[in-house]
Amino acid sequence: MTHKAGFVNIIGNPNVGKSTLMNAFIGEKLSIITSKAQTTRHRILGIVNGDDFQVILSDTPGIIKPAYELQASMMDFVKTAFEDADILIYMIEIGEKELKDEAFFNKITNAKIPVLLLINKIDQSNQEQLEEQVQFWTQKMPNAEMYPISALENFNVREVFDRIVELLPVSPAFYPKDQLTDKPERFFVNEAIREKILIHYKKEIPYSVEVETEEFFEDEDIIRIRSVIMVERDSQKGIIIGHKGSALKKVGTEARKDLEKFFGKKIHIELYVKINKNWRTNERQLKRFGYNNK
Ligand SMILES: Nc1nc2c(ncn2[C@@H]2O[C@H](COP(=O)(O)OP(=O)(O)OP(=O)(O)O)[C@@H](O)[C@H]2O)c(=O)[nH]1
Ligand SMILES: [Mg+2]
Repeated sequence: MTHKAGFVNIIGNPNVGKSTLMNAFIGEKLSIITSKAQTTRHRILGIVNGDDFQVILSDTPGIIKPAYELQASMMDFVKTAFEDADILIYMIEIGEKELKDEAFFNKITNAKIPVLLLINKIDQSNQEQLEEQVQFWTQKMPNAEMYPISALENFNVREVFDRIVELLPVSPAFYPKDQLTDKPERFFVNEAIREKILIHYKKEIPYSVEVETEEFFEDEDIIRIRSVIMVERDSQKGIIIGHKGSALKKVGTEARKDLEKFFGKKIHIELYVKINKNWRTNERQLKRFGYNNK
C-alpha cells in the first residue's frame, strides 16, 4: 500500500474563516474562532490521519501589514507556511476582491505547488454573486483550483479534503498516527481564555492581552489550571477584572466549559491579571510567549 503525507497550509486575509475550516477538517475545536480579525496569532498544526495518508494542516494568522513586533512575528508564521507547503490553501470570503498584501499575492500566483482557492461563506451569497466571484478569481489566479465552500455549514468541505488526499505526495507519515497537533496542552488553555477575551472585551483590549498558563495539573478525574492574563497597562487590568470581578469570572466560566469539552475532564480554573508593560513590542517577551520563531 502506498502511503501519502504532506503539509497543507491555509492562508488568507484576516477573518475569512481559516480556523473554521481547519476545525471542520479535524472535527475538533483546535483553533479558536471569533468574529474579530487577528484571532489566530500562531501557526497551529492539525493532523488528520488515515490508514494510508496523513494530512498535516496548518492554520495561520490572517495576512496583515505589521504595525508592531507581535504582528511581525505573526507574519513570520505565515512566511514559514509558504516555505514548507506541499499544497497551499488560499482562502477568501465571498465578496472579497483583493489580497491586502501584494507580495504574498504574487507568491501564491507563482507557487510551484498545487493551490486550492476556496471561496468561503457562500451561505451568505447568491448564485449571481458567486458566479461573478468565480469569474473574477479565475482571471486573477489562473493557477489555482477553485472551490466554493461554507466552512461553517460544512458545505463542500469533504470534497476539498478528498481532493487534498489525491494531491498529497507519496511519503511516509511525519508524525505518529495518534498525534492531533504540535501544540502542548497549555497552549489550548491559553487560547480558550484568549477567545473569551476577544469575545467579551472591546477595541484594543483583546489585542493587548496575552495568556500564560502557569500550572496545569492533571489528576485522575480533574485538571487544575492556573493562568495569568497579561495586559499592557494598568487601566486595562481593571477593565479585564470588571466590577467586583464579574467580567473575569465570566471569562473563567466560559473557558472552563470549552476546556472540559476539549479535554473530556472536569476542570478547575483560576485566573489572575498581571501587567506586563508593552509585551507586544518587547522581543524577549515575545520569545517567551512562543512568537519569535526565528
Ligand atoms: N456565514 C459564514 N460565516 C463563517 C464561515 N466560516 C467562518 N465564518 C465566520 O467568520 C468569522 C471568522 O472566522 P475564523 O475562522 O475565526 O476566521 P480566520 O480566518 O481564522 O480569522 P483570523 O484568525 O482572525 O485571521 C467567525 O465569526 C466565523 O464564525 C462560513 O462558511 N459562513
Ligand atoms: Mg484564525
